[in-house]
Amino acid sequence: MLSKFNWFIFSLVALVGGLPFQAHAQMAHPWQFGFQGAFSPSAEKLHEFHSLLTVIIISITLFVLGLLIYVVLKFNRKANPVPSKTTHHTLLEVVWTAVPVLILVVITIPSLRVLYFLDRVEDADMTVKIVGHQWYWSYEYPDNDDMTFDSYIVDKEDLEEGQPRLLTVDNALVVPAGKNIRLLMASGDVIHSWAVPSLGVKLDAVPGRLNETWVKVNEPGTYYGQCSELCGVNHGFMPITIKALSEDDYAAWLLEAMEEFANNDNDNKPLKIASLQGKASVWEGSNE
Ligand SMILES: [Cu+2]
Repeated sequence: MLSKFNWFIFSLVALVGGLPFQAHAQMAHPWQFGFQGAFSPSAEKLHEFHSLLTVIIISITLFVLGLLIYVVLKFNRKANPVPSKTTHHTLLEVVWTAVPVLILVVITIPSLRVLYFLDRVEDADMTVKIVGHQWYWSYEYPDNDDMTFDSYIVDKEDLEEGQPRLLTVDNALVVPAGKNIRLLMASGDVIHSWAVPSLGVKLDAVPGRLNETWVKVNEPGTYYGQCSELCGVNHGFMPITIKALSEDDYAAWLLEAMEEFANNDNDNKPLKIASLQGKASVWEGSNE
C-alpha cells in the first residue's frame, strides 16, 4: 500500500516539477522541483525513504491542522463562554510523549537500513579510487595497472554543443553500467565531497582517510555532480561527470584510456591550475 502511495507522491512531484526521468543527461534543470531521477539502487532507496518521510510529515501536518481547526471552532469565546480550568491530564501527556517517540522509531529503522545499504557492497566487480584536490578530481583504476587521470572543468569558452556549463569536465569518470563499483575516496589537501544526486552518492573525501561507498549505474548515460564540501575559492569549479557505458563500450574505452593515460605524470597540472585562476580571485600561493 505504501509503495502505491510512493508512486502517487512521485508522480505528483514529477508532474509539478517536470522531472526529466528519461532525459539522457542527468543534472539539475532551471526551476526544477524535487529530485533528479534515480539511476542507481542507492538513489532508488533514498527516494523511497524520502517518500516515506513525506507521507509521515503530511499526515502529522494534517493532524495538527485538524486539531487547530477543531480548537478554533469549538473553544472560541462565543462557542465556549465558560472555559474549563483543567491543567493536567496524565493519559494525554503520556500519549503526546510516547507517540512522537514511536514515530521517530518508525523513521529510524528504514533510515539505518538505507545507511547500511549505502555503506559498502559485498561483491564489487571493480574499484575506482577518487581523490579530491584543490580544485579538480583525480580517478584511479587499481584493477587496471593503477591507471590514473585528472578531471578538470571545461572552460565556458571551450564547451561544445550540448555540454552543460559548470558541469562538464575534460576527462569524465567512465564506468560500466550494471556493475557493482566500489568507490574509495580520499583527498590530497582539504576536505571535498564527491556528490552525484542522480546516483545517490555523496561522500566526503578526507585527507589521511580512505572512505568507502559504492555505486551501480542502472543504465548507460551521462550523470553530473559537484563537489559538495566547501573547499576553497574554486569549490564551484570542480564538477563531476560520469559516463556509464555498456560492457563492450567500456572494454573499448579501457583499452584506449590505458594507452592514453599510461605513465600519466601530470606534467600538465600547473598549466591547468593557471587556466583555472581566471574563474575566481585565487590568492597567491593557495594552490599547494
Ligand atoms: Cu572540493
